Amino acid sequence: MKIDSITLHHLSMPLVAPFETSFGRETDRECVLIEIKSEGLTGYGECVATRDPGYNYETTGTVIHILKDFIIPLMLGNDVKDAADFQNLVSGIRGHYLAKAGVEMALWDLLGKRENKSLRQLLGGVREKVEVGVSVGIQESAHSLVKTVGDYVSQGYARIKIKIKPGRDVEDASAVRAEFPNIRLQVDANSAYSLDDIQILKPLDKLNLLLIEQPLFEDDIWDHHKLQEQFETPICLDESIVSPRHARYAIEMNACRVINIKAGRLGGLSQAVMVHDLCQQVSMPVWCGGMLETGIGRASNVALASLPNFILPGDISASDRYYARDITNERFVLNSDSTIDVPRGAGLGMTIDENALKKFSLNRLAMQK
Ligand code: OSB
Ligand code: MG
Repeated sequence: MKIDSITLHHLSMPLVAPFETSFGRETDRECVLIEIKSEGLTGYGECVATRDPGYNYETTGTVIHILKDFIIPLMLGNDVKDAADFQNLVSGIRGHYLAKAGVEMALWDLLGKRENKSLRQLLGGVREKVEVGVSVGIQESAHSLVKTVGDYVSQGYARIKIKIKPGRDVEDASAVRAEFPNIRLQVDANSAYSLDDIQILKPLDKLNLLLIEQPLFEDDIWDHHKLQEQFETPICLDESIVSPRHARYAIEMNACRVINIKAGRLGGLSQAVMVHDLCQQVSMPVWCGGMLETGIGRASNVALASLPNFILPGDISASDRYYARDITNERFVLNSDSTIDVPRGAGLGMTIDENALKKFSLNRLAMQK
């Protein structure tokens, strides 16, 4: 596909409610939308970097820098055949996976539009709807958390994830478990603990959780191995798995029993599929994580989650859980069986609401040869 022009849209979108994790609180979601024009077609991709380097070292600022100064100049005017060709092209740029993944998503959208195939078809997805849950941020108190969870349960979410941090862990999780004895429940610490905290975390092992997500430092796969040895509950890695190689390390070290797959963190959908396949070979279940995506990134997540080894429900909630107004004309809705339908249109299967895009735009950068 000949790359004619690339436009970066730096967006800030108000969330319906603030989202708080162990690393901070977001009230507006910044992201970078990538628009690529090729041979009369337009493809869109979403970079899931945030304003602050809390989840990951990348930010919307670093993403724009790396795209503008390094990635886009390699692409303009050139023929980029597919995702593998793109990964090869940017192999000299170390790291910056969130930046690369946004571009790869736009290429998949273009590829699908050119071949009139949905992303699900291109990736080899096997389901027409995917099981989903909701990720609930840290609330004012355990009491208000139970109320917020109750609201999501009545909306139909059959799997709940709660965010935890030191001082807001066992009590919060126990309160939710006491109120909902049978719900599928999991916790996510976003790297807030160290091995010294094992005794603090130990009571979580008695709460019948689906998994404990990323309790320890992101660069510490080995310590997760030591932690997993002492826990019955599966440990799930998110931040630690930044490439298919890291997935292999975690598998070989018995550092976890589940992996959260995010195409952004891994540098693209092609890498996400590799991690999926690797886990499938060793019968390790995976699920699709989320980064509060707009309709563009959400469409990509839903298609990815239709692959066969996405056995656990994804952090892919309905659009109204995040945004009163989205940048896509299509919105994702929750079905009564806690699933979301996989888009059927070509590529991502989404169209842009140009007025919304303008409304949420902080900045725009158009580049062509
Ligand atoms: O760790 O999974 C995470 C959101 C932003 C950054 C990191 C994470 C999250 C979530 C939200 O948990 C998942 C969603 O998009 O609903
Ligand atoms: Mg996580």
